[in-house]
Amino acid sequence: MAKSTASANEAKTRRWVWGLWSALAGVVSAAAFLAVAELIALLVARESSPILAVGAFVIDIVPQPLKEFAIATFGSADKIVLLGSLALAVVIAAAIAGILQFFVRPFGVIVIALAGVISTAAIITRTGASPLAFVPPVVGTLVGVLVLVFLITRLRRWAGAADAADADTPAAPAAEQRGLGRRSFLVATGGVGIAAVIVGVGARLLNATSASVDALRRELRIPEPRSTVTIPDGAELEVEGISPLITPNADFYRVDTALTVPSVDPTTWRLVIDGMVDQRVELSFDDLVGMGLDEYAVTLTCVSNEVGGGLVGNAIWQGVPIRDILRMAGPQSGADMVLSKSVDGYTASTPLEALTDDARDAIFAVKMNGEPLPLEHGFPVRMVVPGLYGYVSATKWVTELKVTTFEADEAYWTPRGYAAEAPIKFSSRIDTPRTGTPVAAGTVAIAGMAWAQTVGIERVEVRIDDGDWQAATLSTPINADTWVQWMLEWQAEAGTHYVEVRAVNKNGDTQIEERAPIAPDGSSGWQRVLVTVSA
Ligand SMILES: Nc1nc2c(c(=O)[nH]1)N[C@H]1C(S)=C(S)[C@@H](COP(=O)(O)O)O[C@H]1N2
Ligand SMILES: [Mo]
Repeated sequence: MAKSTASANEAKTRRWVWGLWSALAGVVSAAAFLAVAELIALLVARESSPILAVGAFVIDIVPQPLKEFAIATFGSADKIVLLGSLALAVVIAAAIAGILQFFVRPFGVIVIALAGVISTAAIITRTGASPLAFVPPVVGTLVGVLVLVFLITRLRRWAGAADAADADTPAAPAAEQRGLGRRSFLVATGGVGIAAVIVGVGARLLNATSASVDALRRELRIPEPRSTVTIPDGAELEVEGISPLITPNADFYRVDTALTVPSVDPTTWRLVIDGMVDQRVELSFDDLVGMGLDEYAVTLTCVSNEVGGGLVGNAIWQGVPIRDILRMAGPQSGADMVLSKSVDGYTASTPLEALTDDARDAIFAVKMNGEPLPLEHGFPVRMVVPGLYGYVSATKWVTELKVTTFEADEAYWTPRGYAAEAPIKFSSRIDTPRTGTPVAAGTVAIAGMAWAQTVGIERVEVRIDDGDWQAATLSTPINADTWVQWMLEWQAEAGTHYVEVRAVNKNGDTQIEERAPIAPDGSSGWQRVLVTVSA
């Protein structure tokens, strides 16, 4: 009798022990959930931090008297108290999830999934949530569930081995199994836990710095420009499916080598001009914009843009000519290149001549389509140089220009298979109709964009199947540095047809027909799409 009471007691303690371990597994799963959500938030939607979104949601729904009580009681620490209580609630719920998953599968998974649904709802219903705001909490939830299942499976294996070792089976192998089971659970839990803390804290800190730069950006006062761009009549064609003449910032393509968006504080930002110059120049943001801003419309293009691709966009920039600042420094003879440097370590090699030429509006830009540069487009200052691919000219988060030579210095992409000098190859693109989207027989507008920065587009020609090249109607260009829209009405007959486009620039050159890959200095070729016309 005495023996069975003892083992009943032992079994009870044992349940407690498994309960504690499973609670720990639950907490680690929640940590993994939050850490992954923070990391993804950093990459796709910075406002999507689950803890902060749920906190903000709680603030919104808490009744006014309770809010006043909290402020009266905790003063300015009220937010910290709120986040602390929220963290405590998360730890308790996570521990419960772990225990449930161990004793009554799959209720732990259900608890985590529920937390996922709540935080996703809190995030996507916040004003100003981006379309991708749901991604961080959803991916976080999936990871949290996977970690929970993974850890609890290990814990159960360990528990099973422990039970077997206690039973009257040959002791040695069962005890060994128990040891292995324990180790595998502890290593997995410890490993995931440590990784979650490092990733989560790191991502949160980065998220917080960019949030504070976001606030500085919103408060930044930039003087009005002295001149503005006039969009001529007829600059925009009315065709369904054509790209807008001015690309909205939110849709503007983005290419960066940095894993996360650099956070640059405009109040401490400095621009240095050095190298082969008579006099080193250093400017603050106020010095720069104090020189007077002008407005420029320029179409940027990436060397990685395939024929027909989307790595091209047009914006109205406000900035200061780079030549004015280079003149203050006085480039020395013998220099032929300017190596621009960014806070993220990125560098670009631009021919000195392209930056000093009076005929080319190379600028330090501070505004893009009427607002301070978005963080991801180089806030607070970037370069924009008409006619050169972005990688050799459009340095974002720029802080230094080193006047040098192509002989002496090399930019980021040069040892990576791209040319040191890269003027944009002029090109044309079909926006509509698209391969895979059938159109009805009858009158169909074929339309798209064409660009030949610094030179201008003279003509765009379209060929259907093996017919003659026909001249398309062009929109009125803003200037030679921006793309134009083109369109051609086509009496489409049922069946499948090839539609092909090519441009002629104002020098009379025809777009290169021969296909070239993007490396080393940009793609070439005529875009051809297969269009299905239904009867
Ligand atoms: N600091 C920095 N600047 C950069 C890059 C980069 O990776 N880092 N990419 C360049 C490339 S390849 C292009 S095409 C343009 C793209 O500018 P956008 O991202 O504003 O469209 O920025 C250029 N400036
Ligand atoms: Mo690029």
